[in-house]
Amino acid sequence: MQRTLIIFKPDCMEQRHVGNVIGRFEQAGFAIVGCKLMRLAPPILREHYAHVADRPFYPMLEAFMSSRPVIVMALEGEEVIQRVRDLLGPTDSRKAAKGTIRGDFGTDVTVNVAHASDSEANARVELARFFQPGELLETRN
Ligand code: IDP
Ligand code: MG
Repeated sequence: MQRTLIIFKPDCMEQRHVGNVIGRFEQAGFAIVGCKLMRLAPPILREHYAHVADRPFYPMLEAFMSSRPVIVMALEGEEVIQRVRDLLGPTDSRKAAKGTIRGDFGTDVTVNVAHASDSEANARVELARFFQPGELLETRN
């Protein structure tokens, strides 16, 4: 059993696709084990996006991600990390197949509906970044 960190990005919030995206996660059998609404400030974004913080597009990404409150969620399930990445599709929404979350609801490479952890190591770090220990369910039910 794995856990992964999801962020419903500002475009998903503004366009009211949260229910659709959660529906896909629920259909896949994943359980919500943590959830909260947060406005992400530049310091936590610089940490979360450290792997792209020196890229030319970073200021635009930071402005986008801090533009309105987002929902951060912890999901649990078998192979949930890779399976959620597969449900999302590739980073660039324009290259994502129809039927994927980014292909159906995304706009471009920056404005792409949701974040999801990409490995077990990153999932652990990202869950700890956004959730205090007491904010996550210890068991699924
Ligand atoms: P991921 O979200 O699919 O894991 P990452 O490579 O980790 O993609 O990039 C983090 C986020 O940075 C992306 O989700 C997207 O919002 C933004 N981003 C990535 N590459 C580009 C780019 O080339 N131009 C603009 N924004 C980008
Ligand atoms: Mg990533």
